[in-house]
Amino acid sequence: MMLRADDKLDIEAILADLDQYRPRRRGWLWRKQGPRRIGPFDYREVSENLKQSVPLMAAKYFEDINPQPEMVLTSEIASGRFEDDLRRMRMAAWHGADHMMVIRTAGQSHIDGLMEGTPEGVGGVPITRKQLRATRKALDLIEDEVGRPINLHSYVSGLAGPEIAVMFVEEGVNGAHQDPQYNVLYRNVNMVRSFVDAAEAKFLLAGSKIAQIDGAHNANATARQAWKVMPELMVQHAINCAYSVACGMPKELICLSTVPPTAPPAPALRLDLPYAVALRWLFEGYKMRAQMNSRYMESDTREATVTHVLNLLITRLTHADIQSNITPDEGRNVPWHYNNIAALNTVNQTLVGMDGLSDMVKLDYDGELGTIVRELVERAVLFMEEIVERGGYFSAVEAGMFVDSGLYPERMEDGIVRQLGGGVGLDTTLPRHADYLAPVCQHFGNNPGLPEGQKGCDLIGGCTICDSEKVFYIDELDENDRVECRLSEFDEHRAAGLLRPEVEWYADGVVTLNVFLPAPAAVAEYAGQQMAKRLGIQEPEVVHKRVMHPSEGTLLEIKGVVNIDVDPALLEIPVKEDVWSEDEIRSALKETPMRVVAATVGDDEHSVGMREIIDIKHGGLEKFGIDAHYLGTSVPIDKVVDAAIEIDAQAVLISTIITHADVHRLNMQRLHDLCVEKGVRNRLLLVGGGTQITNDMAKECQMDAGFGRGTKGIEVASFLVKNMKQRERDGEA
Ligand code: Z97
Repeated sequence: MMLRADDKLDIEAILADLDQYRPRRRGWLWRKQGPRRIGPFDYREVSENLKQSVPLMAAKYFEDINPQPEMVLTSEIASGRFEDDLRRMRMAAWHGADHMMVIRTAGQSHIDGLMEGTPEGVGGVPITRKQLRATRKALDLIEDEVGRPINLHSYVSGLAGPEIAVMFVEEGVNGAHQDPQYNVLYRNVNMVRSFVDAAEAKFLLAGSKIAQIDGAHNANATARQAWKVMPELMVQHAINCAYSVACGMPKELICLSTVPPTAPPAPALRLDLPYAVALRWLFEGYKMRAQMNSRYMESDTREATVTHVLNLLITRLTHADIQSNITPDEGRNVPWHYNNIAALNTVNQTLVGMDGLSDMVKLDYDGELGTIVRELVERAVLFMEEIVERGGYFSAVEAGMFVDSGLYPERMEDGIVRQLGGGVGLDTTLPRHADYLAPVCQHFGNNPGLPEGQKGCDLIGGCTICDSEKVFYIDELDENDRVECRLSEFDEHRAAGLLRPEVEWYADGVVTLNVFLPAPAAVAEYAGQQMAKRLGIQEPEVVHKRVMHPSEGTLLEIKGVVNIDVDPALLEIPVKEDVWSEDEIRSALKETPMRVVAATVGDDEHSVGMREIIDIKHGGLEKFGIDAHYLGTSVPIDKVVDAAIEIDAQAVLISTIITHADVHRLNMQRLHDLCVEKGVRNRLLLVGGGTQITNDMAKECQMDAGFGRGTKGIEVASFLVKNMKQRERDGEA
């Protein structure tokens, strides 16, 4: 199977024969260093170009280049339906993501066993083999399409952590969150159980070179005042790093999950930058996974984007190996397709825009920055010392040392408290028996019953990790709540090729409406909802409101559902005139320069429209190198023709805005007639313009083309140059 840019992803084909699918590789892949010369520029911090992609909008001014930052870029994609996520992943890959993070909408870790076939709908997407397989299979195709390996990522947490880790290895998952402190603090898993499970899970991840991300950022997201938790964040990183290394994980697979803790209106950079520097200093040799701040994200996507950009400035100044991106709409809903893309565009634009910045701007470690960095590290070391004094990590958690809102050593006594003798899975860990034997090849610690020199799974002729044929594939168990049923609901819709709006799931019908109302927020919200209803939008809900002034007005973004289908086959889509690019026009004009005369004709004093088409400022004909002679307003037609003959122009542009008594038609017809009379019609292109002019109308009046309201200079330039070239060719023939 191969993907073609013109075809949609065939979800049914992805789902077919999933039991036969085997992942093509295991482990994490980093980006490869790319060429330094891309289009007209030299870059310093870029990776290989993509084979196919959608560049930034402004790329059209720069030879359509799409430079890719040097680091791996994440997109968090989990709408709740994996079949819909696959299409979103494809879009994300075309916008530069090579790390697809599947975070469920409800905690997998609340489910105490491995889910092989649990359906969607109960509360998010649980990690099932089917979901992973379909996703990895689709990503194989997508990575071939864009020409860059894509890492699939999910989460190893809860009581089923080690089993999930085994499944991740079997299914070719490339990255995973794993941190025993996460289970303890946020899922109340018993501390001993969480650390025992983590040892097994980490050993498995390391064995297949799966990159690991820790969970320190969760303290940032949970803390009441996130900037005060910085010393603790470093302690959490340290505990997970040291534990991972002890479990056999090499440093280059251990990624610290770092988030700039604050956001404006806090003086964010003064707080966040020293923290970022301190981390990179303290944890040299480990990988940095920088994430955008979501702690202070509200419903304003613009505000979230600015915070994201500030976060990226820190990434550029301090370095990251993975740049993780949530979405600017995370603060208002489960992210929508196009907001994943918006976040990726923000990252690419910002990182590429700051390419090589550190070669010009240096951090001043001798000043305030160095002082704060040292102070943060000192606080973290003191924190660690107190843990040791208290008798270790378990006692520290029992004493509520974590996620306390004080800036350590200050304490607010509001930390999360867990008991060694409590939590989910209490008393489920036992000492390993003397003749215990695990018939697997990857198992943490010793395997006491094993004969010398043998792998555990030699005894059974290989385990699921070394022999993929032994993996048992289980389909979804629920008869009704399963992907095939969800897809079949829209079978006819899909087959008929109908189009319905979508933001999350196929044909969910969701649209947004932007409305400004000159009213206070409380009134505007209800008025806006009523307007949306009257427009036929169902279930209207205000997802964002921003006060412009307490009484003068409020901006609303309203979401709602419109179950409207359009059949594209029945649309009458006008054939678009092919407009040449600036470069094409310029190079054609270099070969054959062009002169035109232009005027507003008759008794018409309107000049602005024609000037806009001619002048360089707004991209008029001059911009491309066309020599335009503007004769002014109220110019008689014969004057225009005389001028064209005198300067040996190749085209005449006339504009008429006034249309009473059909004067616009008469002027165009008269221009043609006069040119015929004077024997110059064949060598002049005649173009009519004005708010009421259409191409058809101009042609009826024997002109070569007509341009109406909204015409841009480049459209006229493209027409002129194309036709001039055609005439040249006709002349030669
Ligand atoms: C991120 N935006 O990218 P469950 N283990 C660890 C975690 O941090 C998490 C889970 C498991 C964030 C993603 C926060 N992290 C969200 C170390 C979640 C998830 O699905 O809730 O059982 O576990 O890091």
